[in-house]
Amino acid sequence: MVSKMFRSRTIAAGIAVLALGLAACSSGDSGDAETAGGDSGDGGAITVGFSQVGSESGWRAANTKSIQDALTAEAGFDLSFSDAQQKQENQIQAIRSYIAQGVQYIAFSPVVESGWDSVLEEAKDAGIPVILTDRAVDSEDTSLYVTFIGSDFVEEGKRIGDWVSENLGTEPINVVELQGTTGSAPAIDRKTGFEDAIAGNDNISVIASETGNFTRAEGKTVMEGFLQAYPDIDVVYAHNDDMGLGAIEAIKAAGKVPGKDIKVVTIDGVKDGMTALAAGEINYIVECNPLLGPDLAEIIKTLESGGTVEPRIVTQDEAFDQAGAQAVLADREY
Ligand code: GZL
Repeated sequence: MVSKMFRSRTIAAGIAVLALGLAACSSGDSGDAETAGGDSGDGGAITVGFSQVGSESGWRAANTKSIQDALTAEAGFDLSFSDAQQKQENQIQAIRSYIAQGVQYIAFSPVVESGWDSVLEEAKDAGIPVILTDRAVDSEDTSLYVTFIGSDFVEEGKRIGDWVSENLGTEPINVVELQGTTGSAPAIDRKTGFEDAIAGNDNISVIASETGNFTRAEGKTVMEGFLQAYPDIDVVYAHNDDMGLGAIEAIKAAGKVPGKDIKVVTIDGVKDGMTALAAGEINYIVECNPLLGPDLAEIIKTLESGGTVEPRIVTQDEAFDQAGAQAVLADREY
């Protein structure tokens, strides 16, 4: 399903990739980089070091599972996996440890956009190709990584803004925004896309915008503050389902009905979010597909076989209203 998600199938096709010799490997998700117990590639398995943002949301859990399920020993990989607990210094430390291990490939989802040039230069100097998954970096030097595979976050924010403008912005409305992790590509771009979409609609006022760091708990806390400060909130725009679900808890605790008294629009499309949408507590969700594992595996095998990949691979996202969620909920993979 994920491969059909790509608007531009830019991974070089038609390269026969022999199943590589297997090396026992495991992938944990400790705070420190783990050696997966494999070899350095001389046993045939492709050694890969992956630094994950953390475990902050349902989306992240699905993304981690997709990567670990795809880069298995049976598929010819020796995966070292680390969870950075949303701290850039942990990701930089993990990447340096992968360089020291001499892995053949490094992949990571950068928790924030900036501050990567130095460690990416070190990977480049070590001759280790780097693949960005899910989130981008703002490095000027695009030779520091082979490709960035992930959604178009500006487009996601625009789709939310267009829906709010068309469906709710026919009268004056007050919007509060729960931003993702400060400095992260999805937070920056989803805010930009939303602002661009609503710019021409004078009915829409964004009366407050704060980060909830992509977590349910922080989304709830920030929404509690908004509800105390602003008695006339009409819409909450949350940059991910988890913060939206936290906001719903706060809305209910304030004696209001989510999806009715205060409309809720979010991005991700994880199971809990789609369940709330089907029940009418969320009004609209733009999906952000986390199932990047199979395509990461394909990218690495293409490169390992001497093939090339495009520098930007965009995953295609769907959008759902309540009826749409009810129709697909039972079959959702995440
Ligand atoms: C988006 C991803 C974001 C999700 C959040 O690709 O980076 O991080 O929208 C997750 O749920 O925490």
